[in-house]
Amino acid sequence: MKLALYGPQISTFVRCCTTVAQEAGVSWQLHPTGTGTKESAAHHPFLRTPAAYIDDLHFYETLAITSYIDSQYNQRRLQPMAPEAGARCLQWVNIMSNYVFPIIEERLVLPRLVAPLMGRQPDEKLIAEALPNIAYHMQVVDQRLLEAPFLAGTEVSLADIFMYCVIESAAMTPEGADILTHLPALSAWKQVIEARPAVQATKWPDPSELGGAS
Ligand SMILES: N[C@@H](CCC(=O)N[C@@H](CS)C(=O)NCC(=O)O)C(=O)O
Repeated sequence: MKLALYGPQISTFVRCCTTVAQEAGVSWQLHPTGTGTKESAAHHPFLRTPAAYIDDLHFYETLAITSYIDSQYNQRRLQPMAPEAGARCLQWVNIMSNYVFPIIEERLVLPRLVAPLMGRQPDEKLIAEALPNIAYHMQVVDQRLLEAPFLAGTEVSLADIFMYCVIESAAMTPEGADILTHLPALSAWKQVIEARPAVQATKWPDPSELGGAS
């Protein structure tokens, strides 16, 4: 079984997909595709990435891609069956997708890490103004991890994979790394998730060797 993924080589949501594929033992091939391009429109009608082809099926939207892989090839190990844990998993996936990812991506990772790769100066004002709010978002996740070892409760779930991918991208910036040093529960959880072989296998290539990201 092979998974064909379309998206940028450095992409938080692509990494969610590749990590879940690794967890499930599904091999994958990434076809590097920019976002918002004609090529991405061929795979995703809203011009987002990633998109995936597996089992003669075509999916877009990261939760759909990852839940299919986990359900079909990983005995739903990353989707808790218990009603509360299942709901918590979806709650934290949505929090990552709708709140944590947009602010970290647009106001920290893109200006700090990606703009220089494109030959542009980082927008320091944009970053500085967003930092208190970014810290707040990360604190909310930290608070949850003071209540439970994983976002859905007692077991690792899709929510941890999604959240790890964005927290790791923040940690690659000096500002994100600094915020993390003040959040012990989030830092400890990050180390636990990072130790998983699937997470190790999907580390981003060094951004300086690439020159395109999202
Ligand atoms: N809801 C989408 C979000 C995907 C997403 O935002 N992807 C980013 C790249 S990591 C993107 O397409 N950005 C381009 C844009 O926002 O126009 C999903 O879960 O897959």
